[in-house]
Amino acid sequence: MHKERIILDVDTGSDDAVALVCALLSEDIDILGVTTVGGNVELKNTTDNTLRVLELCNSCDIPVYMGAELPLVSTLVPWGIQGMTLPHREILGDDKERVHPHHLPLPPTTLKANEQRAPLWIVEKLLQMPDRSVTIVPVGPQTNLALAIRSDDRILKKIKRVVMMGGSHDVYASTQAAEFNVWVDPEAVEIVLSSGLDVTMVSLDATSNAYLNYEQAAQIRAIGTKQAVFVADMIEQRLRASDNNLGKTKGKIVGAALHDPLAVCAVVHPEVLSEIWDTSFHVDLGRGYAYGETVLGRNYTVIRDKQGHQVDLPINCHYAKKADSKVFFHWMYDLLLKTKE
Ligand SMILES: [Ca+2]
Repeated sequence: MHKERIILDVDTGSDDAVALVCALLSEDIDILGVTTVGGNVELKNTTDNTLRVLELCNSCDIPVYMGAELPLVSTLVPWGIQGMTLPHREILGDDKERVHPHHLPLPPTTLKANEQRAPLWIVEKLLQMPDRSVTIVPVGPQTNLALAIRSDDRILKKIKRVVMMGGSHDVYASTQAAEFNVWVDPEAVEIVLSSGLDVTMVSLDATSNAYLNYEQAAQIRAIGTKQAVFVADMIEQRLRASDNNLGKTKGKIVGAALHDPLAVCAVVHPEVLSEIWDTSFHVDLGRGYAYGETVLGRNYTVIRDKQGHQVDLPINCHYAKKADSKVFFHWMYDLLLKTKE
C-alpha cells in the first residue's frame, strides 16, 4: 500500500505530542524523520518531549533533528512582543496548569537527537529523494523549513506538498490578529507561502471547529494502553487549561481543540477538512498590530500586469476553514485501538 512519506516538524507541546503518536501509529504514514523547533516551549524541551513520545510509541528508530530555537527575524527588535516573550518561556507557570508542559508527563528518556541540525538534514535528505515524493508537515513555527528553502531551493521540487497547522481567518488567536505558529515566525511562513509549494493550511478556524470533549477523552482512556492513556491525559490537560479552550456552552467548557493532529489526519484523510478555499494568503510583516496575521488576498487591491490588464493574485494555498470532529475523533480512536493488539 502507498504510504505518505512525511517529515514532521514539531514544537512538542501537548497537541504536537498527540500528532506524533497518531503519525507513528498510522500505517498510511512513513516518517522519514522528526525535526524540532522552539515554539510552545524552548527547543531543548520540544526536543526532549519529542524523544519521550517516540519512546512511548516504541519508535526509537525514527531519527530526530534539533532545529531552530529562535525565529528568523521577529525577536530581533527588543521592544517587539516576540522579543520580550519567546526567549523567556520558562517563567510561564506550572506544568500541570499549562496548555503545553515544559516536560510531558512521560518517563525521561535516554534517546538523543542526532548531531546534525534540522534545516541541514532536511536539505540533505530531500536531495536524495525522488521529485515530489515528500510531504512536509509543520505543526509549529516554520523556521526550519524556511531555512532549508533558503539554503537550497533545489529541495522545492522534491516536496510533494506542505500540510501545515497554522494561520487563521476568523478565530481569535495569540494576538488580535495572529495565530501562534505564524505569530512566532511570520517571515518563515511568508517564505513558505511564497515558495510556489503546494500548501494546505489547516487553520485555527478548522482546528477550533474539530474540538474534543471529556467524554471522548474518557473513551480513549478506556482503551487502556499507555499510549491511549497519555493521549487522554493531553486532551484533558487542554480542557483544564481554560484560557485556551474553545467550545464553551453557557460558560461551561465542553471542548478543547487539538490543533496539530488534525494536520496529520488531513495528510491521509483529506475529507476531514471542509470549506477549503483555493486562494492567496500572505503574512503581514509590518510589525504593527497585525504582525503575523495571515491576510486573505481579496480582490480589493487591483493588481495590473505590464500591459495594464487586471490580474488575480496567484493562488498559493488551500485554506481549510472547517473540519469534521467526528472523522477526526474516530481516526484518532481507531489508531489508538490498534495499540491493544
Ligand atoms: Ca505545535
